[in-house]
Amino acid sequence: MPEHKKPLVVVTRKLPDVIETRMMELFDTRLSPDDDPMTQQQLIDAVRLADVLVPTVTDRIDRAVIEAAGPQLKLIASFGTGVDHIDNKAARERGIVVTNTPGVLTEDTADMTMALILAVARRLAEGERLVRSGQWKGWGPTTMLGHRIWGKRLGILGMGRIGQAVARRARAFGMSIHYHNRRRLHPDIENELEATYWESLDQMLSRMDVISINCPHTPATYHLLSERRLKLLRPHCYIVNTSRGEVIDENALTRMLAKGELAGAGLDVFEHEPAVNPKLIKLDNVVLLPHMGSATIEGRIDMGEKVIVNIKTFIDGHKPPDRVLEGLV
Ligand code: 8YV
Repeated sequence: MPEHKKPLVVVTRKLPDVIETRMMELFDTRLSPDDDPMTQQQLIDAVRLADVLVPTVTDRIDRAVIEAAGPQLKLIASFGTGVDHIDNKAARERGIVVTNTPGVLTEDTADMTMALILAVARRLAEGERLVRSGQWKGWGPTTMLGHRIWGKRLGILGMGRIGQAVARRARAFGMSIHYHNRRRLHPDIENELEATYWESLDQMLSRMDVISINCPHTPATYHLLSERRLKLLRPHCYIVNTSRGEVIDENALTRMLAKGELAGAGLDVFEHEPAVNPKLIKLDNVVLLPHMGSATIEGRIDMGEKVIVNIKTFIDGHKPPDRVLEGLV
């Protein structure tokens, strides 16, 4: 790209105003006029022209899109932490750098995880539906009983930044912390969180009261909670997922919830979102949210700032701070 020319940055979705304004000042920025997710053809058209693409989780940047890119496309600066929507290997083969926005949505996502644990165990959504339905007959000593979470065992699957932030919150609610992770945490962190490491996921699953999914979706974690593993859970167990739907076999989960083989689930993400298994929607013992774990205005602005820093450092000839490295996805 000639020195004097601003890079053409194509942004696939509407971002917070302050971020869009700053991007317009810094770059030759093409914004999303309607905020509709791009089709595969629109993505192909975009990468033919763009120097930098700024996609989100709703864009599937697969090999076909990457191979259609013009030689000028050098950076995919994704707006989000998860990168399972990008074929990173194909990008690397084409010499395209991929960046994400880690760290800035940790606390918001952990808050939402805790909210879902409470919502499912204490039947918040059911209670809310009851009041709104006009069918509430008044207080009763045995009505709307949920389960206490204080003193219960929380098994965290994926103990990265978000998993640890969930552990800190859950401890304050009196839960005991258990986790399974590719790598065991440093003993100082384990001590701080009073967390018990389970090398065997199967063994951990069979002993927990609540399971929280906080690992990324990678080929290794696809259907990590398979039907076989879901069956290891005890029938009073609740599952909460604020990571990616693909980590759980959603059909198997739905069948088990319907049969009462699991107590309930709090799901912010779905295997084929925005499509949601219609059988899940019919169940009362689930709380279903539209992938809003990190949806705070502060978080979105921080994410946008990270995207800008990644683009700016890259075009200034430096390594952008949030490069997605080989082996992480
Ligand atoms: C984001 C997320 O809102 O960052 C992630 O990985 O799952 C979400 O919280 C979304 O991905 C933005 O692209």
